[in-house]
Amino acid sequence: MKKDTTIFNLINEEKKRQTLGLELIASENYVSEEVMRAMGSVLTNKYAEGLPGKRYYGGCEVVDQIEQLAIDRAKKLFNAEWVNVQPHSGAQANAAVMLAVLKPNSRILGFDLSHGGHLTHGSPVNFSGKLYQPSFYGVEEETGQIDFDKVHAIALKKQPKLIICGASSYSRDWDYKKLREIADHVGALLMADISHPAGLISRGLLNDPLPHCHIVTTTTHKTLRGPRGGMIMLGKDFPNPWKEKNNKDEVKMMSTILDAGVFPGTQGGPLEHVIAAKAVAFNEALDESYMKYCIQVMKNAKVMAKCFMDKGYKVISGGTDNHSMLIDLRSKNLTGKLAENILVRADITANKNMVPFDDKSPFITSGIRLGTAAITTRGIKDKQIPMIVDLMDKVLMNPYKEQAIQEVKKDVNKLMKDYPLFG
Ligand code: DSN
Repeated sequence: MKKDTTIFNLINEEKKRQTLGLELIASENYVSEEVMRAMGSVLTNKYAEGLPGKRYYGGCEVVDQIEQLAIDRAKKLFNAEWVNVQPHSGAQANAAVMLAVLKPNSRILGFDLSHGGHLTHGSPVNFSGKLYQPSFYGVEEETGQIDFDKVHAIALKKQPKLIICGASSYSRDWDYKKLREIADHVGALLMADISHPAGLISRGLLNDPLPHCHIVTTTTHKTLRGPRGGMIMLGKDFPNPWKEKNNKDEVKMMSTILDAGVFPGTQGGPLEHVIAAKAVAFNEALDESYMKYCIQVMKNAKVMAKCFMDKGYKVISGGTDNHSMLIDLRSKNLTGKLAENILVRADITANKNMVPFDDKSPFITSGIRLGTAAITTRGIKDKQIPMIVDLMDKVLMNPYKEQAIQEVKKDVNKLMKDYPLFG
């Protein structure tokens, strides 16, 4: 058969784009060559429905060992009691949890999508808003931060069965202890979706949800720097609020229903090639070099937020605790859509994003979301950040001047050549 040059030429084009560009999408990162090698391996040929040691197919002796290693490494990394590494994505992990612990039409309480939440936390266009009855909490207009007393009041009024915390675009840390008190007060389960800051949490740089939340889900490809995928974790032997009395083996009971929520509940065969890549990434994250990386990610983000504020941009909540920030562009007379377009023309990738209390649609938006996970992987340090913000500001302040945009593009390409994608 003829080689598929069309696809491989396109892959090379994408590699060039990633190599030469400045990647500031807060949910993206660059994986190592070993993570990619595991993903592109013969493991993609194997069916392995079930769990290690309990499969519905023969020939799983090797993938059993691989999946068990992924589980053990994830448990060590997050200090978790139990992990399922099979969810194909964060959305799949959340779907599996909800199928496992809720009945159709159950009430759920999540962080409002338009304030920084995620589709799978109850949005009406998503399964979570169609199959369950969602209500939402948001941020305060003044501070751009969540007021947990208000969350408590909403929970008391709405009486949800599941409270979801975690976000796609929230630059502040979460008070999981307080959220657990709220969940206990209303008899709800508490789930944290830590997809964005998972890597920073794993190294103890942000509050840890595992000692407080009944269930924790995450993606593996954002700050965690693994392959695209998801997982579900349990941290402690919590009593289930829906049961009369504490069952001694709560983790076993909960893990059994969560395993079933993944398979056969919402997925078929696990992607063992991706699970192997997750195992490789977890091993990398257990290394001291990853701790240094996480510290640098946060330092870079703090400096970036400050540089933007020094130039008169409004950063929601006045800064960041993690890897990301959300900039309200209204004071600069720009929309998120225009900002995204002109930055992309200068080989700077970021995404338009609604800001809290936005007066524009999700297709236009008033904001832009930025993150430092990917550029930090490339080796960029805080001392280069002011120059990067200068480049972005030059584009944003000259939205209709092609020459300025092309000058920045040249500078970006030159800069990124000093930070090779691999090694
Ligand atoms: N799409 C992801 C993000 O960009 O945050 C969340 O699913």
